[in-house]
Amino acid sequence: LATEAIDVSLPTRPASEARLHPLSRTLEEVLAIFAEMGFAVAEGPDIESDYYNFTALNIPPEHPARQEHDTFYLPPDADGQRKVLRTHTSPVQIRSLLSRDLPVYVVAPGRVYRTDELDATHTPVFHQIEGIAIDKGLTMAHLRGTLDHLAKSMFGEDAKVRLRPNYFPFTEPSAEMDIWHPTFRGGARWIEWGGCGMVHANLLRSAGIDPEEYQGFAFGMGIE
Ligand code: 2NM
Repeated sequence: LATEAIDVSLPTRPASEARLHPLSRTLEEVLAIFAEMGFAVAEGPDIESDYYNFTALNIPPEHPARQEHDTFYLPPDADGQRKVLRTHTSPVQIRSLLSRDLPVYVVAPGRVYRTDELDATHTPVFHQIEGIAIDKGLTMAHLRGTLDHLAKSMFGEDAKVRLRPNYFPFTEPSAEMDIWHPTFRGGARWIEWGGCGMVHANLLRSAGIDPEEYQGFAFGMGIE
Protein backbone atom coordinates (compact mmCIF):
# COMPACT_ATOMS: atom_id res chain seq x y z
CA LEU A 1 0.00 0.00 0.00
CA ALA A 2 2.83 2.33 0.88
CA THR A 3 4.67 1.80 -2.44
CA GLU A 4 1.45 2.21 -4.47
CA ALA A 5 0.52 5.50 -2.80
CA ILE A 6 -0.44 8.28 -5.21
CA ASP A 7 0.77 11.81 -4.57
CA VAL A 8 -2.34 13.80 -5.53
CA SER A 9 -0.45 17.05 -4.97
CA LEU A 10 1.76 16.51 -8.05
CA PRO A 11 1.13 19.00 -10.88
CA THR A 12 -0.70 17.62 -13.94
CA ARG A 13 1.08 17.09 -17.23
CA PRO A 14 0.54 19.98 -19.65
CA ALA A 15 -2.54 19.43 -21.83
CA SER A 16 -1.74 19.16 -25.53
CA GLU A 17 -3.17 22.04 -27.53
CA ALA A 18 -4.44 20.16 -30.54
CA ARG A 19 -7.08 21.92 -32.61
CA LEU A 20 -8.66 21.67 -36.01
CA HIS A 21 -6.87 23.02 -39.06
CA PRO A 22 -8.46 26.28 -40.33
CA LEU A 23 -9.42 24.51 -43.59
CA SER A 24 -11.23 21.75 -41.68
CA ARG A 25 -12.97 24.32 -39.49
CA THR A 26 -14.07 26.38 -42.49
CA LEU A 27 -15.28 23.29 -44.32
CA GLU A 28 -17.28 22.16 -41.29
CA GLU A 29 -18.82 25.61 -40.92
CA VAL A 30 -19.86 25.71 -44.59
CA LEU A 31 -21.23 22.16 -44.48
CA ALA A 32 -23.33 22.98 -41.39
CA ILE A 33 -24.87 25.98 -43.15
CA PHE A 34 -25.77 23.88 -46.19
CA ALA A 35 -27.12 21.07 -43.98
CA GLU A 36 -29.50 23.62 -42.41
CA MET A 37 -30.73 24.48 -45.91
CA GLY A 38 -31.42 20.78 -46.62
CA PHE A 39 -28.37 19.86 -48.69
CA ALA A 40 -26.83 16.38 -48.33
CA VAL A 41 -23.04 15.92 -48.42
CA ALA A 42 -21.53 13.71 -51.13
CA GLU A 43 -17.96 12.53 -51.68
CA GLY A 44 -16.20 10.92 -54.60
CA PRO A 45 -12.78 9.66 -55.71
CA ASP A 46 -9.79 12.01 -56.13
CA ILE A 47 -8.66 9.90 -59.11
CA GLU A 48 -11.39 10.33 -61.73
CA SER A 49 -12.14 9.08 -65.21
CA ASP A 50 -11.81 11.60 -68.02
CA TYR A 51 -15.54 11.03 -68.60
CA TYR A 52 -16.74 12.23 -65.19
CA ASN A 53 -14.19 15.03 -64.89
CA PHE A 54 -14.79 16.47 -68.38
CA THR A 55 -17.06 14.79 -70.93
CA ALA A 56 -20.12 14.42 -68.68
CA LEU A 57 -19.73 18.10 -67.80
CA ASN A 58 -20.26 19.16 -71.40
CA ILE A 59 -16.48 19.44 -72.00
CA PRO A 60 -15.79 17.20 -75.05
CA PRO A 61 -12.24 15.91 -75.84
CA GLU A 62 -11.00 18.87 -77.94
CA HIS A 63 -12.74 21.59 -75.89
CA PRO A 64 -10.41 24.51 -74.98
CA ALA A 65 -11.73 24.46 -71.38
CA ARG A 66 -9.64 21.31 -70.87
CA GLN A 67 -6.42 23.31 -71.28
CA GLU A 68 -7.56 25.89 -68.73
CA HIS A 69 -7.86 23.14 -66.17
CA ASP A 70 -4.09 22.34 -66.12
CA THR A 71 -4.76 18.69 -65.52
CA PHE A 72 -2.56 16.05 -63.86
CA TYR A 73 -2.89 12.92 -66.03
CA LEU A 74 -2.09 9.44 -64.74
CA PRO A 75 -0.26 6.97 -67.00
CA PRO A 76 -2.69 5.04 -69.26
CA ASP A 77 -4.08 1.88 -67.62
CA ALA A 78 -4.43 -1.58 -69.23
CA ASP A 79 -7.33 -0.56 -71.52
CA GLY A 80 -5.62 2.70 -72.56
CA GLN A 81 -7.74 4.96 -70.31
CA ARG A 82 -5.94 7.98 -68.90
CA LYS A 83 -7.37 8.76 -65.49
CA VAL A 84 -6.95 12.28 -64.05
CA LEU A 85 -6.60 13.86 -60.64
CA ARG A 86 -9.95 15.64 -60.46
CA THR A 87 -9.63 19.34 -61.36
CA HIS A 88 -12.91 20.19 -59.59
CA THR A 89 -15.51 18.35 -57.48
CA SER A 90 -18.14 18.58 -60.25
CA PRO A 91 -17.74 14.86 -61.08
CA VAL A 92 -19.22 14.16 -57.64
CA GLN A 93 -22.33 16.15 -58.61
CA ILE A 94 -22.66 14.14 -61.82
CA ARG A 95 -22.36 10.90 -59.85
CA SER A 96 -25.03 12.24 -57.45
CA LEU A 97 -27.41 13.05 -60.32
CA LEU A 98 -27.00 9.51 -61.64
CA SER A 99 -27.36 7.70 -58.30
CA ARG A 100 -29.95 9.74 -56.36
CA ASP A 101 -33.69 10.22 -56.72
CA LEU A 102 -35.03 13.67 -57.61
CA PRO A 103 -35.16 16.28 -56.24
CA VAL A 104 -31.38 16.49 -55.58
CA TYR A 105 -29.78 18.95 -53.16
CA VAL A 106 -26.12 18.01 -52.71
CA VAL A 107 -22.85 19.69 -51.79
CA ALA A 108 -19.50 18.09 -52.57
CA PRO A 109 -16.46 19.24 -50.59
CA GLY A 110 -12.96 17.99 -51.27
CA ARG A 111 -9.44 18.21 -52.57
CA VAL A 112 -8.85 19.18 -56.19
CA TYR A 113 -5.64 19.24 -58.26
CA ARG A 114 -4.23 21.53 -60.95
CA THR A 115 -0.67 21.83 -62.30
CA ASP A 116 -0.03 25.26 -60.78
CA GLU A 117 3.42 26.13 -59.41
CA LEU A 118 3.37 26.55 -55.64
CA ASP A 119 3.73 30.21 -54.62
CA ALA A 120 2.05 32.68 -52.24
CA THR A 121 -1.24 32.63 -54.17
CA HIS A 122 -1.16 29.28 -56.02
CA THR A 123 -1.09 25.67 -54.92
CA PRO A 124 -1.35 22.47 -56.96
CA VAL A 125 -3.69 20.97 -54.33
CA PHE A 126 -6.56 22.99 -52.93
CA HIS A 127 -10.09 22.52 -51.60
CA GLN A 128 -13.43 23.31 -53.15
CA ILE A 129 -17.02 23.04 -52.22
CA GLU A 130 -19.52 22.72 -55.02
CA GLY A 131 -23.26 22.40 -54.82
CA ILE A 132 -26.10 21.36 -57.05
CA ALA A 133 -29.86 21.70 -56.65
CA ILE A 134 -32.24 20.05 -59.12
CA ASP A 135 -35.97 20.43 -58.56
CA LYS A 136 -39.10 21.63 -60.33
CA GLY A 137 -39.15 25.38 -60.99
CA LEU A 138 -35.74 26.38 -59.60
CA THR A 139 -34.51 29.72 -60.95
CA MET A 140 -31.49 31.97 -60.65
CA ALA A 141 -33.31 33.73 -57.80
CA HIS A 142 -33.00 30.53 -55.73
CA LEU A 143 -29.28 30.44 -56.60
CA ARG A 144 -28.81 34.04 -55.47
CA GLY A 145 -30.75 33.45 -52.27
CA THR A 146 -28.69 30.37 -51.42
CA LEU A 147 -25.36 32.15 -51.97
CA ASP A 148 -26.52 35.27 -50.13
CA HIS A 149 -27.56 33.16 -47.13
CA LEU A 150 -24.16 31.46 -47.08
CA ALA A 151 -22.38 34.84 -47.28
CA LYS A 152 -24.43 36.32 -44.42
CA SER A 153 -24.09 33.19 -42.26
CA MET A 154 -20.30 33.23 -42.61
CA PHE A 155 -19.44 36.93 -42.69
CA GLY A 156 -22.41 38.71 -41.05
CA GLU A 157 -25.62 40.46 -42.08
CA ASP A 158 -23.76 43.10 -44.11
CA ALA A 159 -22.23 40.48 -46.39
CA LYS A 160 -23.76 39.98 -49.84
CA VAL A 161 -22.91 38.51 -53.23
CA ARG A 162 -22.85 39.98 -56.71
CA LEU A 163 -22.89 38.01 -59.95
CA ARG A 164 -20.97 38.91 -63.13
CA PRO A 165 -21.78 37.22 -66.46
CA ASN A 166 -19.25 34.54 -67.40
CA TYR A 167 -18.94 31.31 -69.39
CA PHE A 168 -18.73 27.75 -68.07
CA PRO A 169 -19.45 24.74 -70.30
CA PHE A 170 -21.61 23.09 -67.59
CA THR A 171 -23.94 25.97 -66.81
CA GLU A 172 -26.07 28.33 -68.94
CA PRO A 173 -26.37 31.11 -68.03
CA SER A 174 -23.14 31.26 -65.98
CA ALA A 175 -21.75 33.83 -63.61
CA GLU A 176 -18.72 34.57 -61.51
CA MET A 177 -19.55 35.62 -58.01
CA ASP A 178 -17.94 38.12 -55.71
CA ILE A 179 -18.61 38.51 -52.01
CA TRP A 180 -18.81 41.80 -50.15
CA HIS A 181 -16.62 41.02 -47.15
CA PRO A 182 -17.59 43.55 -44.43
CA THR A 183 -14.90 42.52 -41.90
CA PHE A 184 -11.94 42.05 -44.25
CA ARG A 185 -8.67 43.04 -42.56
CA GLY A 186 -7.67 46.38 -44.08
CA GLY A 187 -11.26 47.32 -44.92
CA ALA A 188 -14.49 45.99 -46.40
CA ARG A 189 -14.15 45.02 -50.08
CA TRP A 190 -15.42 42.83 -52.89
CA ILE A 191 -13.51 39.55 -53.24
CA GLU A 192 -13.79 36.91 -55.98
CA TRP A 193 -15.55 33.96 -54.43
CA GLY A 194 -16.38 31.39 -57.11
CA GLY A 195 -18.58 30.54 -60.03
CA CYS A 196 -22.17 29.47 -60.53
CA GLY A 197 -25.03 29.13 -62.97
CA MET A 198 -28.08 27.19 -64.09
CA VAL A 199 -27.18 23.55 -64.82
CA HIS A 200 -26.85 23.07 -68.60
CA ALA A 201 -29.70 21.10 -70.20
CA ASN A 202 -27.09 18.74 -71.75
CA LEU A 203 -26.00 17.62 -68.25
CA LEU A 204 -29.59 16.95 -67.23
CA ARG A 205 -30.28 14.99 -70.43
CA SER A 206 -27.13 12.86 -70.04
CA ALA A 207 -28.31 11.98 -66.50
CA GLY A 208 -31.70 10.96 -67.92
CA ILE A 209 -33.50 14.03 -66.54
CA ASP A 210 -36.03 15.94 -68.68
CA PRO A 211 -34.93 19.63 -68.65
CA GLU A 212 -38.53 20.67 -69.38
CA GLU A 213 -39.60 19.10 -66.09
CA TYR A 214 -36.60 19.69 -63.80
CA GLN A 215 -34.18 22.61 -63.63
CA GLY A 216 -31.54 23.67 -61.19
CA PHE A 217 -28.48 25.59 -60.23
CA ALA A 218 -24.88 24.76 -59.37
CA PHE A 219 -22.04 26.68 -57.81
CA GLY A 220 -18.47 26.22 -56.69
CA MET A 221 -16.00 28.09 -54.53
CA GLY A 222 -12.58 27.60 -53.02
CA ILE A 223 -12.16 26.97 -49.30
CA GLU A 224 -8.64 28.43 -49.04
C1 2NM B 1 -18.44 26.17 -60.62
C2 2NM B 1 -19.05 27.16 -61.37
C3 2NM B 1 -20.26 26.87 -62.01
C4 2NM B 1 -20.74 23.33 -61.02
C5 2NM B 1 -21.55 22.68 -61.94
C6 2NM B 1 -21.77 21.44 -61.42
C7 2NM B 1 -22.56 20.36 -62.01
F1 2NM B 1 -23.47 19.99 -61.17
F2 2NM B 1 -23.12 20.76 -63.10
F3 2NM B 1 -21.82 19.32 -62.23
N1 2NM B 1 -21.16 21.35 -60.27
N2 2NM B 1 -20.51 22.53 -60.01
C8 2NM B 1 -20.19 24.67 -61.12
C9 2NM B 1 -20.84 25.62 -61.87
C10 2NM B 1 -19.00 24.94 -60.49
O1 2NM B 1 -17.24 26.34 -59.95
C11 2NM B 1 -16.42 27.41 -60.25
